[in-house]
Amino acid sequence: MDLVTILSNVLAAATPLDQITTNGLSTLGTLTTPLLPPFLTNNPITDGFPWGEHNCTNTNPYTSGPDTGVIRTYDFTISRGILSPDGYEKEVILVNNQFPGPTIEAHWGDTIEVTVTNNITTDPEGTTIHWHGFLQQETQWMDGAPGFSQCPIPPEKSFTYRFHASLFGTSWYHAHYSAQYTDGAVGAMVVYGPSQEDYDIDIGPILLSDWFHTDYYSIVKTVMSPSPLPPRPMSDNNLIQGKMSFNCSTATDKIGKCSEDAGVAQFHFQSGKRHRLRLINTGADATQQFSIDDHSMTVIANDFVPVEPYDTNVVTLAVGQRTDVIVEATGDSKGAYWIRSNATCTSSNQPYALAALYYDDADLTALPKSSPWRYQNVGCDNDQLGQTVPLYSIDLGEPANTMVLDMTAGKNASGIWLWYINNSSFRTDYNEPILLLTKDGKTTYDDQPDWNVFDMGNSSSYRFVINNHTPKPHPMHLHGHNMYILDVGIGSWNGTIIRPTNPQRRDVQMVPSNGYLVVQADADNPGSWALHCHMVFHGSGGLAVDILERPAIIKDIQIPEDSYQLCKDWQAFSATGEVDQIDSGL
Ligand SMILES: *[C@@H]1O[C@H](CO)[C@@H](O)[C@H](O)[C@H]1NC(C)=O
Ligand SMILES: *[C@@H]1O[C@H](CO)[C@@H](O)[C@H](O)[C@H]1NC(C)=O
Ligand SMILES: *[C@@H]1O[C@H](CO)[C@@H](O)[C@H](O)[C@H]1NC(C)=O
Ligand SMILES: *[C@@H]1O[C@H](CO)[C@@H](O)[C@H](O)[C@H]1NC(C)=O
Ligand SMILES: *[C@@H]1O[C@H](CO)[C@@H](O)[C@H](O)[C@H]1NC(C)=O
Ligand SMILES: *[C@@H]1O[C@H](CO)[C@@H](O)[C@H](O)[C@H]1NC(C)=O
Ligand SMILES: *[C@@H]1O[C@H](CO)[C@@H](O)[C@H](O)[C@H]1NC(C)=O
Ligand SMILES: *[C@@H]1O[C@H](CO)[C@@H](O)[C@H](O)[C@H]1NC(C)=O
Ligand SMILES: *[C@@H]1O[C@H](CO)[C@@H](O)[C@H](O)[C@H]1NC(C)=O
Ligand SMILES: [Cu+2]
Repeated sequence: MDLVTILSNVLAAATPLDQITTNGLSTLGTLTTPLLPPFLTNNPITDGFPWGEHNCTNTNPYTSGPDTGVIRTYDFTISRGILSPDGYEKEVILVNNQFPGPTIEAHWGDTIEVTVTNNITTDPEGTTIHWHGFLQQETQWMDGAPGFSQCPIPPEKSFTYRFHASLFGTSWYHAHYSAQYTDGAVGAMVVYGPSQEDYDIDIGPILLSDWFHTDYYSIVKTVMSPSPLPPRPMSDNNLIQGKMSFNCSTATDKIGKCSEDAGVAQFHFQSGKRHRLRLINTGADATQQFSIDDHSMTVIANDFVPVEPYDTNVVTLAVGQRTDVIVEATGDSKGAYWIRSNATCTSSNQPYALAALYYDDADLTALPKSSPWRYQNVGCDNDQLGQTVPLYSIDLGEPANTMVLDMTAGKNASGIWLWYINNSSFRTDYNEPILLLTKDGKTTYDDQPDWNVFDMGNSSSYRFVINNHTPKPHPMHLHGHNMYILDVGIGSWNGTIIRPTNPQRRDVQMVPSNGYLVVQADADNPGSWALHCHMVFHGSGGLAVDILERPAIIKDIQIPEDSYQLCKDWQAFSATGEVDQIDSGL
């Protein structure tokens, strides 16, 4: 299919869909999006660097980051709505009627406070928001994972999340209630901090996501129904900044209204300047391969971890991962180039996302004519661990505890395909967050095998050897930590550790199909932390465990009354019989 032909048709159309129709109240992906900075209009400190002398190499952010004392306040309302991000009308679930949701901005060391109100009142359902990659040290109940650290927020109720921005860089938030975020409840988070590389212009977050025209609940229902073969939900399109056009005659489902005039996201480069792009895979299932025609990129951070800069023409991001790059505008001042993101490692009706990049003097009414970098198939793997060297070096200690996790897939006795870790498929109980239960004295979870609780006891660190016996790669995400990534590969681990004096750290790492991933974490954060596959329908099918870290210390932490009140509210709501948990709950 010739995308450029479709897009030419869009341009020829007299009235492309307006931004409200495609993206609601979001201005992302338009040339009027404000650049970052100037930013933080509510910032009392308008010049200088509030993080002071702290930089990428002199501060261990896990133990000694700054505290500015500044609070960044946001109000989020989660509501149903109707949008046509790619021209195909869909029922969505949005934050503040924006897709993507509002960008949260803070400085390194600030406190972020977000009051989330659940306005999903028609076909009511719960919600929670997870602040991906934030450590939640000393605020373990603010992580947003239902059944782990909180009860869901019922319709018409609010919950205020308040947590420290102890790491800096680029991340995102998303609903963590079943696969709800697939319907649009996602947004970027930018924590300004020091940079090892200078740049002139912060283009800000660039959200990459596969896109389904069917609502999430219907997809989960299909995934969780008996079927002879493993279900493979097929995305309909691939989006950059929540935008892409669509060839309506290829729609697999003809129910919705469809227009071919949605258009693509637009970006602006200044000739000769260095631009920072904050790439985020906010999708459900697909790995993204991001590139810019005729431009190479310098990687400066993976997830929240600044790395020794390296150059590449393509960045691979599994679901949940972020990569910050610097791109020098070496093109012609009249130039226009395609930005591309290819969805891979999953099934997609239309995996090729495009956005238009215009230089200062480019003709904004014409589409780029540039050609892609030529790639066969870059595959699903993240960059070689030998290449990704954290700037702040940390020596890997010996683990206090090593555990083998066997990952498999299979049909249960009802004919439903589930994912298993050590023969156990995860399922949460929204009413019983394990953090609160542990705080209140529960000491064993042997009576709840579906909760997949891995009690780490008093271990000061732990290592997981994850053996993937499935023919699918899985982006594994650990809450509450940056994992040390020791080794990754095909087959089984032979004991090699890549750069033990300073292994790569990040919060999501891909385990290859029929391969292994070895990770380690310091048990410096007592809590109930999800370790799960971030492909959202694998999560639905139970590919998750609960890492219960330092339960003896959890007993002594003070959990605010709000968390208990939320559970009372949720219990009252669930007593009405309206909670229909058809999947693991994650
Ligand atoms: C849209 O898809 C149809 C069916 O595959 C195809 O015949 C048509 O050429 C496509 N339109 C464009 C503009 O590519
Ligand atoms: C960080 O600060 C230290 C002084 O504390 C300085 O020696 C070092 O060069 C700085 N590093 C960077 C990357 O700016
Ligand atoms: C709550 O949701 C309804 C749609 O169900 C919408 O009309 C209303 O504007 C939403 N309220 C807010 C504050 O966003
Ligand atoms: C993305 O897909 C296009 C085909 O549309 C291809 O030409 C290009 O090489 C691909 N890029 C990467 C990085 O795989
Ligand atoms: C998982 O199973 C393996 C055996 O395949 C065993 O070595 C390991 O200890 C088990 N892990 C846990 C956490 O029970
Ligand atoms: C199979 O899994 C589904 C989804 O978790 C569950 O509802 C069903 O009870 C399971 N079947 C059996 C026989 O355990
Ligand atoms: C999982 O179950 C299979 C078959 O019952 C058994 O062979 C295997 O040892 C079990 N694995 C673990 C890790 O318990
Ligand atoms: C963990 O440490 C606590 C003291 O903090 C002690 O009471 C408890 O017995 C220890 N647990 C284990 C399993 O060693
Ligand atoms: C272990 O595996 C690595 C690849 O991860 C390989 O380079 C190395 O040669 C292997 N070592 C041994 C002793 O087999
Ligand atoms: Cu997975």
